[in-house]
Amino acid sequence: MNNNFFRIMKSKISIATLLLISSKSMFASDGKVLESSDFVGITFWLISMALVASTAFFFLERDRVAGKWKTSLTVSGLVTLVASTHYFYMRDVWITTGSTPTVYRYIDWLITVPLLMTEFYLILSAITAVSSGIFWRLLIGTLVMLVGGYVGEAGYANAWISFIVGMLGWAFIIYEVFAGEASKVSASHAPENVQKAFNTMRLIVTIGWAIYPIGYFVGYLTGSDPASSMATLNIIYNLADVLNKIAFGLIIWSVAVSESK
Ligand SMILES: *C/C=C(C)/C=C/C=C(C)/C=C/C1=C(C)CCCC1(C)C
Repeated sequence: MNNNFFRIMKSKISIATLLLISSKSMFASDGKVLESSDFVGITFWLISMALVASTAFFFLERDRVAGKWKTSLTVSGLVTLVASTHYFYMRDVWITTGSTPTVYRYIDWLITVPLLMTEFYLILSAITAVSSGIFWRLLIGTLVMLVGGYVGEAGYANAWISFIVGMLGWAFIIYEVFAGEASKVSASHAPENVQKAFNTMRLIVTIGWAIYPIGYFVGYLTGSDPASSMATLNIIYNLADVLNKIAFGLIIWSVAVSESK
């Protein structure tokens, strides 16, 4: 059998798996269905579909790029795959209980945010030798940010103090990509296209990511009515994920394609 056959089979199997995951999750458990007036539930649904489509796209596009860029696209596809599965589950939790699926969201973030951080490391290692310190610092910043946020949202610690700890973790990440070693490697070694992608990615980490602490603030620190602030919180987090998971992956895809020519 030739390689082409295996390549085609491989893509077919990935797509089939995705379809299976999505069809299995079509029906809400417990017989409850998505009401057409449930705006939050509808955003969960829409975004889960966008994530499934993005996953298929990133995995298939892997064939088009040069070897050293393939891992970056695999990681983009893993981010949207992991997130889509969480979105199916979160949608069900929202529809059947009307409560905020905080735990699942944080499990999702705990997997996808380190993967997104790895992308900075990967695009730099595709062009030059880079120290693993970049990877570790970004990972530590991520963990401080997420653990801070989780203990606050889950009510294990004071909401304000947790918020501040989370903000410090995020600030540490921003420092690394704007003024730390990662930014220096990009400025001194990366070709123009890669630098442009790096710069857009760090803008997303600054502006796109700012949406989450704003959501936390609205949800927990303004003292507004819990039920309506939870609806707002979920809509804000859902929209943020489109930018920070799908658009982020597309930027990497576009530089990978242009650098592969
Ligand atoms: C795909 C999911 C992503 C990119 C999630 C990112 C989440 C954050 C940037 C969360 C940030 C937070 C702070 C900066 C302060 C504390 C509260 C958090 C955890 C919401």
